[in-house]
Amino acid sequence: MRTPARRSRRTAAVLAASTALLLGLAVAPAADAASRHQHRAATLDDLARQHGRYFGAAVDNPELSDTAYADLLGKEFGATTPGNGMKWYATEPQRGVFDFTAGDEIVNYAKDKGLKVRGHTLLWHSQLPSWLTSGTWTADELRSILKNHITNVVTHYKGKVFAWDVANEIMNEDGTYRENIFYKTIGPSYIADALRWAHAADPKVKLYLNDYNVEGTGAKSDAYYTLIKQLKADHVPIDGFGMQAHLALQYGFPYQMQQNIQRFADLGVDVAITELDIRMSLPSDATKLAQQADWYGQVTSDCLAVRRCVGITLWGYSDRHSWIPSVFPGEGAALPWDENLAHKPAYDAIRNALTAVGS
Ligand code: G2I
Repeated sequence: MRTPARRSRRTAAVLAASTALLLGLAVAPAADAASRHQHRAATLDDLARQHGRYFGAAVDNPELSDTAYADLLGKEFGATTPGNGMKWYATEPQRGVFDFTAGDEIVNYAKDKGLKVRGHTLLWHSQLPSWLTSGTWTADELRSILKNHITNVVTHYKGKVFAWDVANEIMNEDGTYRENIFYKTIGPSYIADALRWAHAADPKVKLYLNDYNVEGTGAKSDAYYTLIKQLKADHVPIDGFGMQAHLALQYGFPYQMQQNIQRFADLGVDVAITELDIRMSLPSDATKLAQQADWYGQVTSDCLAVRRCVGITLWGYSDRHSWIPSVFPGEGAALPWDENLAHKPAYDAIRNALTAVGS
């Protein structure tokens, strides 16, 4: 499909090239670049790059053998996050025995396609190996296990991932600390220590805290605001706050999302939208898809409105592969591409937000 805008860009490039020829100007490289650009429409990542941001999509290892899916992901996006491959159960299945097979597979795919990689995640209460959850540990033992895990995983992926979700989902909805194994055994100091150990292993990688239900203002995002402010005051290496953004039409759009992103940026950290999807109760219909599109556009605009909102990652990009139907029966249709990899209204809404004048 050639839109009028693309046609006029093409005409302009042809005119520029022929004018240059007539004038005998040595502008061949620019003309070449312009004509190369004519061969495909700008992708979401191309458009995001014009704002100095990235547009990514997570991928889980089994999805790589869906060639059509993996190829489109590689073309449309500029970043990826392994859906499971770098989690503790995968990387340290036995104590002190590391297995980077799944994570490396994603890193190699990303390298082949020219995508950068967000590391996810060094510590989480979920998907821990059973040797860890079934053991009884003193605070010192668990601290040493955590340090060893972080040091090994971050060292292995040094230079291969540009950011790490160091600690994932460490707060409750009411803003108290989640009583995960680390909190219960070590106390809240595990968070600053995890960041310090990650920094020691790779001083260049960007270190994030990451959670859901923190996109808008409220008790949970307030808790992160207070924590990150304190970590900064204590000179703990923290570079970013990840807002997962697993949204659902029935719960309403996050309250004051742009202001919320801004207040974290004002603390001196980057913000990333790390796991965006917007689910609905099934079946989908035109009204729900229009509302979903509106929300995708709004999240994109809210990120673009804040200089330090560095990028957006979708949690998968198509309804063909999504975690939602198995976790929320009767819900789904959460991504901007449908099961046949065709664009939904949400895709156009994201494009529109990325190309809006003044965005
Ligand atoms: O739950 C959605 C995301 C919430 N934020 C953190 C993310 O890490 C999380 O990702 C999801 C993965 O997309 C799922 O693929 O985390 C789930 C686990 O909580 C992942 O699901 C699990 C299945 O429940 C397991 O049955 C399966 O063995 O993936 C495993 C590996 O394929």
